[in-house]
Amino acid sequence: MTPPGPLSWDQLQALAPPEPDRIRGATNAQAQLRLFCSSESEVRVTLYRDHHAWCPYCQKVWLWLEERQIPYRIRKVTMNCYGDKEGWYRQRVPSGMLPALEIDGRLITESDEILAALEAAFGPLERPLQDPQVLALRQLERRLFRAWCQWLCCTGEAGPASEPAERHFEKMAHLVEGALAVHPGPWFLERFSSVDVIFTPYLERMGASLSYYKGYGLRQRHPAIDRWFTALEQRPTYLGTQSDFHTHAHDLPPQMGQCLASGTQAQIACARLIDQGPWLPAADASIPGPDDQDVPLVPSAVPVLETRQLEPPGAALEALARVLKHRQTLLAVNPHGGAGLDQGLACALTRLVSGEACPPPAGSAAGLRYLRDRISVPRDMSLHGARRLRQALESTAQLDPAAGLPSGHPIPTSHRRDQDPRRFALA
Ligand SMILES: N[C@@H](CCC(=O)N[C@@H](CS)C(=O)NCC(=O)O)C(=O)O
Repeated sequence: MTPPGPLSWDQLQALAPPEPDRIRGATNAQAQLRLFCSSESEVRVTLYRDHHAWCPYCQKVWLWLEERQIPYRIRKVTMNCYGDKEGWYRQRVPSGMLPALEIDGRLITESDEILAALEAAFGPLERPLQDPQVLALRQLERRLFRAWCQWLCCTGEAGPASEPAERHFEKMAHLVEGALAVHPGPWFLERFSSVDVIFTPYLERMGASLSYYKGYGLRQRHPAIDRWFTALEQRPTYLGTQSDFHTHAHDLPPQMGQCLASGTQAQIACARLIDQGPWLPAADASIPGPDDQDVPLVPSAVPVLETRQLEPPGAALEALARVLKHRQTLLAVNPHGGAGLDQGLACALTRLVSGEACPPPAGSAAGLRYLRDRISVPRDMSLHGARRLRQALESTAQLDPAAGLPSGHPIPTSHRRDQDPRRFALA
């Protein structure tokens, strides 16, 4: 029997959900204006942040604004490693550094200064940034950050007593656990506060990068940090800003200079899972119903734990809508765009929404895998949408008779100009 062909573009379009309310709905990376319950005339703040929704210092300010529900505009700027910086931004901020924030016409750079200005204008998030307990926790965050950089990026010894870098990081992570143990709840203070916001970007990047480059499970090794992440994953504000292991693993090296893989068996297994999947429990033979959603993503022995959040309904359809929105640009920027890729993509999307295997045209696997490796979270879609899409692209690529051929376009490590946002922004 001949396998079924792909759904038509019209049929796929008919399945795609409408664009969600970016302005008043849940936190999301695509919004250019956030109003919550206010009107546009009340907006006093503009946040300048990166197109990729990747910059950790931007995430800190972004999350703070979302938590406090301050109405704001967003203007997106290109980070150097993805493409050329916009001239209008350089005129405003000659260094080109992100984030920047305009409040009542006053421009502020440096994320800590920005949070201080926001706090002065709108009041603290639970506790003032200058509170002695908050200050001590902010210092602890920087100590953990330095220990992580040392282990991830530098050879040799770290820490004041020249402890091996891993041991020094462990010590700092235990101090963080001690700080989390002070209060009975999951947070650093009695309730969610600016301290949690400040820890979020780098704990997220640490979890991803240490799993990929060191085979080290931050959440598995540090239960209080796991509990903190699990509570964070119940906040829609965080979920809108949350990235995933694949995005961080490949966006960190150009930012950090280098990330050193340890080469242990555990590390190689983690990196393979993050890069090659499976990203879903039992491949994607069918779209899971509520009963089979809580199967672990990967065998528990491998320290890849990106989330404990169960897949919310609609992840596959979210991915479908995002691909359809940018279909023409995605095909145009794909270096393998010629080889029946449009139909190959229709096959992958058919698999995404129906679970049906749909063999793509011969030679399209390279283009499908090129796209698979360039889904960026949360810029393009949620973590769960990305898992569904990566799995559908890969399962479809495997049905191409030429699937085994190397793609010839590995993800670059010294820059990410393969992710230049310009054409997507224009589209
Ligand atoms: N100390 C600054 C650091 C900001 C920073 O390092 N920003 C990076 C992005 S993560 C940046 O804008 N780099 C220039 C670029 O990538 O274009 C802050 O806290 O705001």
